[in-house]
Order: sequence, then structure tokens, then C-alpha cells
Amino acid sequence: MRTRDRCLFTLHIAAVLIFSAYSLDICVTDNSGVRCGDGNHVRLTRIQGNEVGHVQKIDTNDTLGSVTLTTLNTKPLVIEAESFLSPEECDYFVQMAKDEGLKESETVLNQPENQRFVLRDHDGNKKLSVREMRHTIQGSFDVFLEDEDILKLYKETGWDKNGDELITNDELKSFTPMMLQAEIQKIVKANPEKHSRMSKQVWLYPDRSKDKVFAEVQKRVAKVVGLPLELIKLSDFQVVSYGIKGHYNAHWDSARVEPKVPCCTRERTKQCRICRYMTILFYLNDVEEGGETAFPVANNSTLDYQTMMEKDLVDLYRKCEESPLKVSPAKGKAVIWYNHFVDDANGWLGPLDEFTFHGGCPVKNGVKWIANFWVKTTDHKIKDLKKMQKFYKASTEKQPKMSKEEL
Ligand SMILES: [Ca+2]
Ligand SMILES: [Ca+2]
Repeated sequence: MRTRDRCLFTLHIAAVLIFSAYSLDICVTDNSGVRCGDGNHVRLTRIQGNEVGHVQKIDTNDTLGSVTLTTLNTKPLVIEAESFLSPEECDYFVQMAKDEGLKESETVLNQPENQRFVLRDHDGNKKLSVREMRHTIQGSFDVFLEDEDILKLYKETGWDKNGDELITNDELKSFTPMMLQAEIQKIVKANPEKHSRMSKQVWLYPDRSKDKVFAEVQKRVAKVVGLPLELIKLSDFQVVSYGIKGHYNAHWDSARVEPKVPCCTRERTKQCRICRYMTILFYLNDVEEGGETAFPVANNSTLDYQTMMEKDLVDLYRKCEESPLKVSPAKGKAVIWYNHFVDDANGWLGPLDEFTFHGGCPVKNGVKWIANFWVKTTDHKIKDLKKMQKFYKASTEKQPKMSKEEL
């Protein structure tokens, strides 16, 4: 290509880029009304938590009137709102979940990948102690056993041939991951609380049915968290119920940013990572005893996986009391946190806030109903803005043109 042609070509590309930037006309509805622009005016924002104990009242201009936010913690930022939902709204969502039908969380074990499991020989002495075997089973099957379970397993299977409570390479050869899986499956069948999650849940898509109660709650969420209503409409809504001993061991609601793996959307559910900017967890009933939401690494100076493993911090079924931050359930209360920081450059999904590691403590008495409201984005800001634009158009046109799949 000659220099002149190359220049023209470059100019042409630049013109196309400028044209596409300016042709993007995005309108969103937020607390300052409807605002249109090229997309730069839309950024993910965070509620200002200031310091622990900080209280702010937000007028919602709806049947509820206002929502009061209290900062519970700053690392990670965790905010509580008593009476975010009215008792009637709570009952409505519980009923909706019952009508839809809840499903048991997985009690069938994961298949060990490639028929292998990762041995957790922490001290590298080529022998698995009882504790190392516990961690091996935890890492491979998401099942949390006690030392006595392991010893019982050795006794019943004869795997620990010399009875020294250590499993050597030779002893390991006498059983396969599939045999171990079958044994663990038996234990979990008899004791479902040993699984990392013991609950029933259902995904609800009330935004597809123009549900009025849900629409009002979405508006309230947008108002309180200060994000565009069109983004809130992209949220996922899941209702979960826990019976006695029901719990959910500590985890992250979103995944670490990995540019090569795309974010999951309602259309893309395979080979993707979960991207949930923030979590708004609603308690839909009063729990008699237990069922707190715990943040086991809140306010730690650093976050180190080795220590988390050694201290079994993930195991909220047993270690809940030790958590530095616990939120007690109460009907209508919401607890709010940000799974991700905001990327300064484009104002969209930034790095995972690993201190948001959290879970549900076991219910000791009564039942617990919650709803997870996950504000979803992807790390592709323009695609998200275009989706949001469809919601904006649907709300301004008489005949919404979105198909169910697009929603
Ligand atoms: Ca060892
Ligand atoms: Ca042995």
C-alpha cells in the first residue's frame, strides 16, 4: 500500500470508529431523570458507605416512602436496609416461589475431573493425614466431612491397610476416585448437611410477565442503589429456602475477571464466568434461630488462601460463630454489597472484591426464606448499554418489542 493510500485507509477507519461512537445514542433512567448520550454518561456507581454506623435515608416516592441504609462494614462495604420490602411484598415472593416450585440444591456429587482428584498433601510428605484427606474430599467433591467420618470410611473400606491413619501412595492405589466418590455419595445421602449447600431454590423471571409488585421493587432498588433502572432490569432473581441445618458454605457471588472467558448472560450459560456487579439479598421472613449471613474474611488485613484453608473458613456449617461479620435475618431487611470494584477507565465492571467471601449460617430453628437480587453486567460495556437501551425503548413505546429470549 502506498503512503497516500495508507493515510486514506487510516482516515477511513478513524471515520468509521468516530461514526460508530457517535451513532450510539443511549438513554437511561436514573435518579436524575432520563439522560441520553454516547454511553460515557453511564457508569457503575457505589453507595457511599462512609464509616461503620453511617445512616442515610433515601426517599423512594412509592408505597413504602423511604428506605434507611446503615453501613455495617467497609472492607468489604456491606450495607443493611431494614424494611426494604414490605411484609406483603415478602409474602408475595415466597408464594411466587412456592407456585413455581423449588428444587433441592445438588445432592448428587460432582464427578471428579478426568477421573482424578487433587491430593492436598500440604506438608509434602507423600502421605495423606486425616486432615489432608478431609481437604482432598472437600476440594474434589464440595463435601465437608469430620475426622470421625474419615476414620469410619477407612475402617469400612480397609483403605488404611496398616491402620496408622495415614494414606500412602501404595494404599492410595487400592482405590480409585470413582470408588471414593461412591463412598462419599453414601455419606451425603445419609447426612445432606455435609454438602457445601443445603437449600431449595428457584429462579424467577417476573420481569418477563410485567409483574407489578416486582416492577415496583425494581424501581425501588434503582432509586436506592442509584443505578439506572434499565440496568436493574437485567438482574437475576432467585428465591431460596433453608430448613433446619440448611446452610451455604462461604463463596463468592461473582468470579475473578479473566479477559479470555466471557461473562455469562441469560443467553450464554456455558463456558463463561459469573459476572454480578452487586448483590442485594432480601430476607423474606423472620428466622427463629440461626441463618445469619456471614463474611468470614471481613476486615482481614490480607487475604491468603492457605490460611483460609487451614482455618476451614469456608466451612460455615461449623465455623459460623467465628465470623467477624454476621447479619441476622429479619423479614423485609436487605443486605447489600458490591462483588466488584469499578474500573476507573470505563466506569464498568472492575476487579472482584475478594473480601466479599460470604455464606449462609445453618438455620437452628424455623425456616429461612431469602431472595438474591444480583445486579448483572458483563465486562463488555457497549453490549450491556445496548441491552439496557432495549429496556428503555420498551418502557417508552406502547408495544414493547422485546422477545422473551431478549429479556
Ligand atoms: Ca501429608
Ligand atoms: Ca496407612
